[in-house]
Amino acid sequence: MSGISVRLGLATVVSAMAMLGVSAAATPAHAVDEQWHTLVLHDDAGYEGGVRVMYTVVSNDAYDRVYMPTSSPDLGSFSDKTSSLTNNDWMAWVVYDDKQYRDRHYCIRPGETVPNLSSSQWKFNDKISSARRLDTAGCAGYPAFYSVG
Ligand SMILES: [Ca+2]
Repeated sequence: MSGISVRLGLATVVSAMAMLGVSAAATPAHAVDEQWHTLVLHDDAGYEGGVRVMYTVVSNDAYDRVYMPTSSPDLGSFSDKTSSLTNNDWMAWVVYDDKQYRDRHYCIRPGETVPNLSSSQWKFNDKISSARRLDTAGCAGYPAFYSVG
């Protein structure tokens, strides 16, 4: 993980702030000042290759950025690429085969990780096209990658 850097241009930051209606001076409630406390998607198995981290930058005072875990109804250029993933968030996430949180899906709880989505139990390699953050740490009501207990 330590080898991964995240680069965001100013335009990205500004558009993210505008989208959320956040001014540069404001510190939004529930913002998480830790970029890795969210869902991390990798385009190769074993946490290798390109990375898509599920967050939005909600403020940036030039010294410190604030990152908020953020659902995405359309992963865009990262759609149909994910081969491994880790949930570093405090909440569960659901990943979907199709955009707009549709089609086949699996839930991943905080602290869980899937090293290879092509595994026969899921057959979900290069499928994920949207990802939604839940308001709970549990996966009640959703099929999960792993059973509990
Ligand atoms: Ca897909």
